[in-house]
Amino acid sequence: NPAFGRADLSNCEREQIHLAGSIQPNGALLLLREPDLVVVQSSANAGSFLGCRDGVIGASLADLGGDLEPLVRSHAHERLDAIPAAVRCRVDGLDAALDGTLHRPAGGGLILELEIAGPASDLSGPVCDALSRISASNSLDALCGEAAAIFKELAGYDRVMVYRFDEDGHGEVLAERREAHLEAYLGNRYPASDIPQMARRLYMRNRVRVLVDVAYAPVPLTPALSPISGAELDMSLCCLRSMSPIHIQYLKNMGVSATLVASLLVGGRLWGLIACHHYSARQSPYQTRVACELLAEAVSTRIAALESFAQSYAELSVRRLEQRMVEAVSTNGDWEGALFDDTQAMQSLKAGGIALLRDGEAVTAGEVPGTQQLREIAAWLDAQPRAPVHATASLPSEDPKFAALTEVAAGLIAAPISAAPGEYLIWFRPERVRTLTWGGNPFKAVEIGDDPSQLSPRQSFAKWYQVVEGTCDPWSDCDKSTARLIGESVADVIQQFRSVRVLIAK
Ligand code: BLA
Repeated sequence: NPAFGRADLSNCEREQIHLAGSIQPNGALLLLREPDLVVVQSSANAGSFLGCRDGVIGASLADLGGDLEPLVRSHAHERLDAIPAAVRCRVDGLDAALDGTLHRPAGGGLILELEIAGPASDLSGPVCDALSRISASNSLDALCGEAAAIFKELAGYDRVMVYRFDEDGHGEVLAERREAHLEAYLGNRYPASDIPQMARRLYMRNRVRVLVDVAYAPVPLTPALSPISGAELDMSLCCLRSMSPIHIQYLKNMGVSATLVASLLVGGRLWGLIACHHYSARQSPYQTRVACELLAEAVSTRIAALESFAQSYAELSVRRLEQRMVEAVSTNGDWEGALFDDTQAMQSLKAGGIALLRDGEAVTAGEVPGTQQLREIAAWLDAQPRAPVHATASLPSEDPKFAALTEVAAGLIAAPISAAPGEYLIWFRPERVRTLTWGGNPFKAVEIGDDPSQLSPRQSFAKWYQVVEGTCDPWSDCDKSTARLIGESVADVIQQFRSVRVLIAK
């Protein structure tokens, strides 16, 4: 894997961004040996930053004076490997109060990062207000809008975007608050390659990152390797970590000077980001970052709740449908009628048509392909790997022979209803030609100059429109689980119906 800062655009997916070996200059980093709390590695600016003429390497924390040493020692019994501790402290060499964060990196020792403390401000009022706005949001749109507004008020950046990742890792700006003179990015999409997998994994652990000034000169660590581990210092959780030069170039190309980005984690995966841009240098003090982390957590929790409400509602309607089918089995036997009678089964999946394929016959409702075509679709489904449901938003791209069907069946979701081949319940959605707005040409994430050193991340962020044909609206996770549940209900009902008939026959 390429070392930090050594990646080019052909291998930047694998850049070791946590081994940055340098920090941003708005603070100082100390690596402390335990248990004596002697500084064994530091950022090169640490001596001047802390007012120690002779440098800090070899000094013990107690030598720095103030209340630093006892404060750090009071946290030394904590794990600190995932959640850093905050130490607001003073040292003798410096007049200002310091905000310190303390954590244990993978290779051993304690990392202490020190910044000049932000102005003393009580954020509890705005944070409480924000929390109640978040929990009062009853739709994803409303929630994302609130989140953007809250971050704009609290962190004060020129632009705040709520950015969601789709299944393929591409991102879309769902909500935005910006200064009036800025161009809108709302609705823009950005390709997955703009944020490498390694970075995404890091952002699940380190939930808030700040870049103070794209024009900064990185301050190296000295010595370069941690004397404790003999290896490069793991800076995954460092708040001062230098950012990847490729990403810095990207932001410069975009005209952005400073950023604060918070992770949104839902159900254990990186659902999206709250990305704040500023068009001049901007520092966010520790207190603001902590508030942003807490609020991002609250937004994530609310997203999870809204998603599970949708899920429970869908489950409830499936249960009702099942009840009606079961009743029909015991009265007139026409459970298929119950399935197709009311439009629930179709509406719950926002489908244009639905087909039940069984015993070589097709019962349908709404707009569906013709009988022969349904047979071909069933044969194609039989050839797919067996799964609880099979969903595609683009049937023609799965097999070109279905290209003629896009008007009624650009996409489908199919649930097997028995172990026999050809037996499915299938929902169809018609084609919806969509124009996707990308924030720059997604097929040109990398621009190549005359020689490899002229590789650059995307230079143009001008809106780039892509017309997507032959697809339907994408199926959501909720759609898929609803289809699976209805499929299972139908399978059960078929079983019951069989046993009722056997009873009558006896
Ligand atoms: C990181 N790229 C990022 C981050 C974002 C983006 C949000 C996370 C930054 C952070 O958390 O602080 C992309 N930023 C965007 C997008 C918008 C935005 C899409 O504001 C839309 C408005 N970048 C490239 C290419 C590569 C690349 C081609 O464009 C190389 C494969 C790399 N992006 C890259 C790297 C990081 C990154 C290495 C990690 C930066 C770091 O944390 O050090």
